[in-house]
Amino acid sequence: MLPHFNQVLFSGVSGKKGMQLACLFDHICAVATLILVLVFYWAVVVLQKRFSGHLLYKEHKPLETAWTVLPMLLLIWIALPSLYLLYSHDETPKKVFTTVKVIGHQWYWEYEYSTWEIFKGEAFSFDSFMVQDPDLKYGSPRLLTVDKPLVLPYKVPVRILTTSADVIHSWTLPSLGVKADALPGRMNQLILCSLKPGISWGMCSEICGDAHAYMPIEVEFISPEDFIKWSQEAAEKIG
Ligand SMILES: [Cu+2]
Repeated sequence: MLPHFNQVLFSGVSGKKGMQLACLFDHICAVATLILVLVFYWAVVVLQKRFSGHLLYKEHKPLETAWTVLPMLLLIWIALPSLYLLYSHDETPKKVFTTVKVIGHQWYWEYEYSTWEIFKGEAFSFDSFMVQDPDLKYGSPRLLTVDKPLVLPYKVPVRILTTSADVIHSWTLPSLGVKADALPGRMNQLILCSLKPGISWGMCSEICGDAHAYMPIEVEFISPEDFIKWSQEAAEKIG
């Protein structure tokens, strides 16, 4: 799930949306490669027949129809799955396990556990700051580790509401295929569902000022049972 040096393709995905986006990327790459190969082949053929084959291009109705219709079909072939993902990723399930409000600040994230769909819990919130280099533990990724990660349950849908206290930020988790702008005075919603436990990393994806690069997102996914226990303990400790 952690990107590595010289990485070309996607880092590991841990959610359905992330998988779908990776598949769409592969699909579009395959179509683009097909077009590249065809155009290159055609260019070679045309250049080789520069002097002998030009009669072929004076008028050729079926060929002209083909090179109008074919690109259109290729575009539809790319657009349909893309539109499907665009709208299906916006859908909200009838029930979510919990809702967390994410508030962007210059330059850290605040997480507010305020409403509870499954159980009654006390509202509490905490700030999540990046760990500076001298305090970094061996093995923790630099510029991505935070002092208090957001804790969420896996295997169940979770609603994230994003907003901001100052300028526009953007809360992003690439491995789950989610990204939402955090706008002052407005609330954005996204649904995420991790299919495996573990840690996912992300970064603020909107240039938000001086320390824009130093407000990473670290999310720890634990089992729903552990999450209930954790949140009750956290509510007592913080709330
Ligand atoms: Cu930001």
